Amino acid sequence: MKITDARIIVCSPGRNFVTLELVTEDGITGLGDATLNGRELAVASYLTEHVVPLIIGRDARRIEDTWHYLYKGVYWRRGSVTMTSIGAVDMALWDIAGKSANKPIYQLLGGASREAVRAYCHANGATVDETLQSIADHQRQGYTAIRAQCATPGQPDTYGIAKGGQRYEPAERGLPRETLWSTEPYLQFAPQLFERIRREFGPGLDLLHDVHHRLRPIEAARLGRSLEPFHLFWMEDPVTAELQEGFRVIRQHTTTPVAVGEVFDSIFDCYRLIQEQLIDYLRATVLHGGGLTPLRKMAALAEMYHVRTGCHGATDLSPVTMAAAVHFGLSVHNFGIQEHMPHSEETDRVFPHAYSYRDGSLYPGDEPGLGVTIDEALAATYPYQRAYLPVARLGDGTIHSW
Ligand code: CS2
Ligand code: MG
Repeated sequence: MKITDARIIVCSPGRNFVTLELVTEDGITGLGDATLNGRELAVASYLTEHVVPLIIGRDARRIEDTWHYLYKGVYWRRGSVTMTSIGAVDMALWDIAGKSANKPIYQLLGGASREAVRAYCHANGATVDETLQSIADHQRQGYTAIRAQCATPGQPDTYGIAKGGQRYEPAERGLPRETLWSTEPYLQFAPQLFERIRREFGPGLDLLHDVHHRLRPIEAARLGRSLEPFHLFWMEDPVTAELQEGFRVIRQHTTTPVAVGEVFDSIFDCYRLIQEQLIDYLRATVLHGGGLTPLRKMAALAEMYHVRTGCHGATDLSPVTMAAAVHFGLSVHNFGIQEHMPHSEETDRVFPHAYSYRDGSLYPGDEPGLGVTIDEALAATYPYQRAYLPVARLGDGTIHSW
């Protein structure tokens, strides 16, 4: 089953997405998400200039071989642009495999290990009261696991806070916005926030929190310890993900569970963290982790060490990646939870999909393959618009991790 055509579709229905469409000689199409937030056109060009010429004429059924061909064949291995491109091809090939077998992809991955893919949502607010309100609203929508973020008093640009009642969407059109970050007020405020949340909502609700790579190891250890009375489901990205030794410092001081991985692009980012039992949840996602093929291997290693999955699921991953994550989460034994940040209506109209949300969980639907299509005519009405994630500075002007 030869690949005869490959197209890259760049569109911006509310935010930018890059999509790879592969076509086989018998007319089956497969979709892969290729979106790398803030660097979209680099991946589009990598695919167009360097990957498409390599995959035309290849057998679409050789998923494992194609993955290694693109990974080992590049010589300059890894890096987010390369791995996002390989992830897009891998996703599209699995989509084709599902369609040609007339089965949803989870049926090719060993079948369902559970009835549903439990999801967590985002509750955020400019004040504690707003955050409490947002948690209550999401509970009414059926969520039993909720990520809570709140602006630190005096820091309106704190990560994760939506502006003026809009949905939270970190990338903004135009050049990057500069935000202010101050660690000490945050470290004092976070336990107060979770103390209020537990008081209002009791012990039953699963609570998550994203630190977004902002702390030094000993600061993260202090945060984890100060949050222990509120028994979080996880503390996410407490230190920068590349500082693996930092996780050892955190572990020496606190039992608050740790999640990391949304910026990981291979098993080499996480095997030590897993084998040394320094993390509890692996948040690598299908796209930026290089596709379903390597993500299943990461999950298999994690399973041996009782580390569970928790795929990144922000809106900068298109519905194609979200579908892949739902199929993956339904099938993999050591699934933990799936992030669910619903896409805008514009995005959902451009990418009609079979997966759905109901009562705190996601379901893949019965369509063969990933179960996502792209309305190309509609996509063409939303041309690419340059957008960047913000950057952060400390009060004295020093650049900090955003
Ligand atoms: C975040 C993301 O969803 C998350 O946990 O960390 O919102 C992240 O900021 C964006 O995906 C960056 O592109
Ligand atoms: Mg995160």
